Amino acid sequence: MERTLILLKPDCVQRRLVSEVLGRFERKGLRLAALKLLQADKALAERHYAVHRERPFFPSLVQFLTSGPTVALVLEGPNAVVVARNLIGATDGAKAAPGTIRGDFALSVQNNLVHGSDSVENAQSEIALWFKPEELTSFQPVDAPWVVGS
Ligand code: DAT
Ligand code: MG
Repeated sequence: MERTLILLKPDCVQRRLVSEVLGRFERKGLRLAALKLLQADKALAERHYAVHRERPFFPSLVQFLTSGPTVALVLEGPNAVVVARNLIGATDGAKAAPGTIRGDFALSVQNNLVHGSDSVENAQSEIALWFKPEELTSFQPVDAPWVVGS
């Protein structure tokens, strides 16, 4: 089992696509482990995107992530990191494959609706950045044997 951090970024909330995007992860079979709506401040946004600190688009990216509410969630399941990234699609919405979240709903590189951790290691640090340990739940969905197999 793996956990991954997903952000439904401010454009997703503003465009009322939260249920659509969250539903795609749920229908895939990933389990919700944590969920909250919050307004990220500059410090949180800068830490979240710290790896891009030196990129020319960094100030705009931080401004974007702090421009409205974000839905932060933790999803759990087998290979959750890669599974979620595949559902999300390529970074540039204009190039993302149809059928992916960005391919179906985004046209922009920056305003691409959703963030998903890109490795198990980064997922762990990103989850710790956005959630307190006590905000994470552990439960076994009743249909787990049907979804995950045995
Ligand atoms: P991803 O979100 O697919 O993991 P990333 O980690 O390379 O992509 O970049 C983080 C975010 O930064 C991305 O969701 C949108 C923004 N971004 C990336 N490349 C960009 C660019 N060339 N111009 C503007 N924004 C960019
Ligand atoms: Mg990334």
